[in-house]
Amino acid sequence: MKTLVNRAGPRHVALETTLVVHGVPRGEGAALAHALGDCVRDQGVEPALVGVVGGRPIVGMSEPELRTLLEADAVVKANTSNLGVLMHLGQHAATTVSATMELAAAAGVRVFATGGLGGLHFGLAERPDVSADLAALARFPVAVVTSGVKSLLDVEGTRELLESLGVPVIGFRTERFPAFYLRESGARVDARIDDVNVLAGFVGSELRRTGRGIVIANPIPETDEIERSDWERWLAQAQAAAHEGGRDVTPKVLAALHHFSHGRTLAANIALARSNAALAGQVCRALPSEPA
Ligand code: PSU
Ligand code: MN
Repeated sequence: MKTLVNRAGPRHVALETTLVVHGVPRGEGAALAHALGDCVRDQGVEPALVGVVGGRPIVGMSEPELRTLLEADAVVKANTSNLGVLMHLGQHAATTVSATMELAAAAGVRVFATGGLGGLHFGLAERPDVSADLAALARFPVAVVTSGVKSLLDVEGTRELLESLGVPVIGFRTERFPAFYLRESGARVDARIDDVNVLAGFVGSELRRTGRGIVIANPIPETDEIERSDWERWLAQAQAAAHEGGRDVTPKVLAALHHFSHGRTLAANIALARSNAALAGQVCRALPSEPA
């Protein structure tokens, strides 16, 4: 079993590789990883990209390691269930929120920026499909800055599950749980905090108090938000097109969304990820240092 390569610590912000490897079109992953890293650095702290290269879990991937993942033919998506076996078998893996949290926590990283969380899919009665991200948030002591959950999923149901799992959900300058491309869903947050220093103080004490995770819900910037009517139209078009495509619907729906929106959903996705990286950098910089 390969052991963790840790090039990070409390002054680093974790970034996940599923977003850069599978979340944007092939060829755009490197630019996104660099842009997110710059957003973190602009706040005076360092980024740490998390992934698995040849079975080796890394917190703080180098440029060649990132290139290896971006150029590989098959990079499996790792969550907490398959992370260990992929490591054991020496494979490459892109880490989702859950696997990134697990590795970040082991590395002593306390803040993590991503785009959207996984969540609860519709159709629970026929086949329950609940992302491992939700249980990971109840388990690993990392604060995750996210723009909520894409409304391909059941956003309000996902919010309910976070509460069932006892995960604190803090709205940064909002009372509403955000829905990724949309600033608001029908669900509320546990508390609204407007001041980064107050937020960082809470994150520091809550991580120490509970040893579990925190959601920091940061809505997409207003200038990048998508009109609800546009979103609903593009989603209907994308779902119709992807349905004909058959299996593995979600990535197909996302690709079709970028197509029908003429790139507007992709641009929005990148804008919100950058905004989350910047906020994570601010929170990390303002975190009280760990007691000795
Ligand atoms: N939501 C997005 N973009 C993403 C993801 C979610 O809008 O790229 C990725 C994240 O890595 C998240 C994962 O942790 O998908 C959830 O996957 P699953 O539903 O298989 O748990
Ligand atoms: Mn799933």
